Amino acid sequence: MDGTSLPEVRSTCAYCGVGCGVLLRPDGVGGLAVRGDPDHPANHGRLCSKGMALGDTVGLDHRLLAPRAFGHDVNWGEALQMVADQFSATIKAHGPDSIGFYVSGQLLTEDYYVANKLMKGFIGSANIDTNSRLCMASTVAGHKRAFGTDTVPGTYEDLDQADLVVLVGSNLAWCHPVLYQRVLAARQARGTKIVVIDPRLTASCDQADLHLALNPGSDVSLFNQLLRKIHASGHSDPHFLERTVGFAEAISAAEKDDPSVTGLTTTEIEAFCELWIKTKRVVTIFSQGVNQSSSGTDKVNAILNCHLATGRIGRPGMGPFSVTGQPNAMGGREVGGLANMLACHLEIENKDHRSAVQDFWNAPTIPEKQGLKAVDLFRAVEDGQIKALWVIHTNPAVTMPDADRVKAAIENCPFTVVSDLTAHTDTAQLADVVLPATGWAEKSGSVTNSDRTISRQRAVLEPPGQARADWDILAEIGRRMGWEDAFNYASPVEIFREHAALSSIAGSLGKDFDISGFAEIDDEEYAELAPTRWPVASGKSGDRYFGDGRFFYPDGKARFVPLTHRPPKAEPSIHYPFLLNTGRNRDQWHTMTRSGLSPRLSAHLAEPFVDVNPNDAERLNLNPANLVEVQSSVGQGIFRLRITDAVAPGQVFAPIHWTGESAPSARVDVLVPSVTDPISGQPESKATAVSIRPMKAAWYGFAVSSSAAFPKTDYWATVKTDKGYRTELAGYRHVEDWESTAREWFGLSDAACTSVEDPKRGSFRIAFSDGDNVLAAMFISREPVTLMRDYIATLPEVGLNQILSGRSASDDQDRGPIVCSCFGVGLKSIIRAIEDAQALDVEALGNVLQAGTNCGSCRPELSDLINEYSTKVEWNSKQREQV
Ligand SMILES: Nc1nc2c(c(=O)[nH]1)N[C@H]1C(S)=C(S)[C@@H](COP(=O)(O)OP(=O)(O)OC[C@H]3O[C@@H](n4cnc5c(=O)[nH]c(N)nc54)[C@H](O)[C@@H]3O)O[C@H]1N2
Ligand SMILES: Nc1nc2c(c(=O)[nH]1)N[C@H]1C(S)=C(S)[C@@H](COP(=O)(O)OP(=O)(O)OC[C@H]3O[C@@H](n4cnc5c(=O)[nH]c(N)nc54)[C@H](O)[C@@H]3O)O[C@H]1N2
Ligand code: SF4
Ligand SMILES: [Mo]
Repeated sequence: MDGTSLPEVRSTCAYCGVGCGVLLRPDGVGGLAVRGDPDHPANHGRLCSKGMALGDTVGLDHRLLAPRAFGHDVNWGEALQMVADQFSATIKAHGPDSIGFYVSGQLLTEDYYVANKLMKGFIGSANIDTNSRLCMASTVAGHKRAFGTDTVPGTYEDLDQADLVVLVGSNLAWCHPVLYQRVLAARQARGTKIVVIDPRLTASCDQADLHLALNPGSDVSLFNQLLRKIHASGHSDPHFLERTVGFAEAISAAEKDDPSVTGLTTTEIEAFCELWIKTKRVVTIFSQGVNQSSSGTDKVNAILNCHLATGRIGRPGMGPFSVTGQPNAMGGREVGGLANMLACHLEIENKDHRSAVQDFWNAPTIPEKQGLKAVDLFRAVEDGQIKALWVIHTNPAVTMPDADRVKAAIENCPFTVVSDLTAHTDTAQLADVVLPATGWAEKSGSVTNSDRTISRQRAVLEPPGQARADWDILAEIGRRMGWEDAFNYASPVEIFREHAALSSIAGSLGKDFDISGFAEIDDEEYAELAPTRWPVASGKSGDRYFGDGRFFYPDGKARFVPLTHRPPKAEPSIHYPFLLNTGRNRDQWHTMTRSGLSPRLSAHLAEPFVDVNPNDAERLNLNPANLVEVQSSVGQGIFRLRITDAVAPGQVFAPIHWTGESAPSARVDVLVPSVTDPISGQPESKATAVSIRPMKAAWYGFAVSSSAAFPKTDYWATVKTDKGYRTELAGYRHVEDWESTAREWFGLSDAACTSVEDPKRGSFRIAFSDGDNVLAAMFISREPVTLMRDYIATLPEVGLNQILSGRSASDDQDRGPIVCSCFGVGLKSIIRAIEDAQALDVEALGNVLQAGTNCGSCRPELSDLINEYSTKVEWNSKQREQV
């Protein structure tokens, strides 16, 4: 088939809450060409490195093609009946609260709506929570405290119109790259200033006018200082204050707060406050450095307090802006996916709201109290209160705090169902029943992004095997449990219409979320629906909220919250002297089930690492490229050491992406205890007390292989490459027989092999081949293996001798770790171009190497490299080792 003849279809990126529009062109044989949609208001045609690589992730190798129950393939009828019967029997024996659903901000709105309706209206429990508890819960709670409802006041246009953008606990350059590009475009056009508030130096600091590396968890105190100064300098807005309650109390609490807990100098605090106060058009963007904290809700309100005090909210270029992480984190809040909410921003504990929803659904029941929030939900699984669990579109055995404990709880649950694309996730492997769901490019529905814009996601590929859409699976379980009429949906548009109709009731009960304008949308209009920001109702437009001073408390006024600094729960001690911060890499998405399928994405930061400050590394006698053991009160892990002053002394940082499938000893949430914010229930994922020491490895290894390797050793980490896999290894104990060990790890019992051993130096090299093809090659040494791994990883077909020598013909061929994933430009090539003075700015690097000229996500790293290397004539040999 001539693939280019297929039309392009408008859809939405699968990844982050920016919600970029994409144009998808299937090639007719399962592949997909992807480009940015020039007409989408979120991205105007731009995509980041992850969006650009979406086409790499639609392969079917890893997919689950049929339902599985207790280790066997079964047909849908059997699987669904088994699940429905088991749920019904459990409810009968133990009541509705013995069932738990754990769902995801990556579900489409229609999927999410059905899950919530099934649980709250029909099973009759509120024990449905979502991974948004780990993500947006503090923002939801903070918004509700201040505004009376969970409303994001602003729009993306505010970023274009701001004169100051403050990033609080947000690494926007890596996590919302297209929004970051928008901020940089505003900087170019109108000189927008950028302030970053983050204990860590991140890619988002690249163009910042000010970086405040505050002590972890001290944001409340910093914003209390700002509030105090707003008041003291006469910059509060008296007219707007009339629309609020509690200003005096908030000021008096702020005045008592001690700014020294931030660890910032008075000059730094003054500079920030002065800039903020004198710049009217200020947007304060906040994300997980705020939410994922035991004082997360207070942090949110500390920011909101300052915007309320100045009336800088809901007006062009001004406002607090919580950026959502997952593609439908916002949609999940709309349908009431959290255990403490009802649909359409209605309240579970409000009798009128409950009966309105129950009537609308014609539901037999509705819970009167909040359900269990994620951490408590899994505790209830652990202690046997929850006896049947359904996990949909999320991987809690990796991403919940105290992950080993959660893993054990799921494993011991009497009945667990997981709906996923693949049976290979850490969570799916624990399930009794695994249901094959359709994935991003195969499913149809809608999502809402960070600025309340609803966009369509459209199916462009056929579902593989027997995979079915999540809404469809959920609805059929509802029908099989006896609620035929309530779950009698034939397609997503029917669910969308119902949700829209329910929102008109919410609108009439005084709630913000109202899309009743869509209640009568016909199939064709839904098919064609263009991105639309809510509210969508007669007399309402999808514009900003609160500029008019009307809030959602019964008296119409906003609330200040008086706040006092509370430090993170973890206190560094002699046993655990460091504070572990966790977060994201530029090119990986969460547990890598999708981004990990793309070789170009996996080439950026290919191994789990822990960043340690040079002073601490020296004190602990740690050398670059060592493996280190990191231990907390609940678990331990092994990570590659990176020595960098991006983290302050006493703090360390590790990414969240590695799993039992990719690096079992580097699952970071195994280390993080389940400390939560008392109001939102959101876990403190960014402040864990840990100790660090070198791993006393007897040997280190590096391997390339054409198929996936699962070495049974103490440390291994693997990623996909163009040609297969590359794997880092290490072990505590000496291996007697390397050849048979390697055969077992790579599953190559019969392949021909060549090996070279140097017992004196403790080095061993082995390659397996099948005729001319190298199937696997492994390099073992007593010290961390230093060879051109990035070069070797690209060339499994290289001559055997070359592999065994561990060298290529010319050093120039080793491009080093990938920085620009669009064009595969590596660190070493970039450094070479800078040192040869061919390229001394980002534009010039683009001309010479193409680096940074497509999606632009790597531009902050390019400019850092130029700063670092343009002044150095000679390489510091230690640094050369480290790259
Ligand atoms: N590449 C990529 N992008 C993603 C994702 C991904 O997996 N990969 N995931 C998406 C999702 S679901 C989410 S929620 C977002 C998250 O987006 P972000 O919140 O921007 O990302 P994180 O890396 O989790 O954390 C942000 C920053 O908080 C800082 N921080 C830690 N403690 C504190 C503190 O006490 N105060 C302050 N002010 N800062 C602190 C960390 O150093 C870190 O740089 O990203 C989304 N986008
Ligand atoms: N320490 C620490 N822990 C954290 C965080 C942190 O910053 N630090 N961040 C937290 C945050 S903000 C988040 S959002 C979570 C994310 O954590 P998770 O949600 O657990 O991670 P994902 O890898 O996104 O899991 C999504 C799963 O859904 C599957 N899937 C993909 N498409 C579909 C589909 O269409 N249908 C179904 N049924 N399944 C599908 C994927 O294969 C994958 O297994 O992690 C949290 N955990
Ligand atoms: S910023 Fe990147 S990951 Fe996020 S929606 Fe846009 S293209 Fe996708
Ligand atoms: Mo998230």
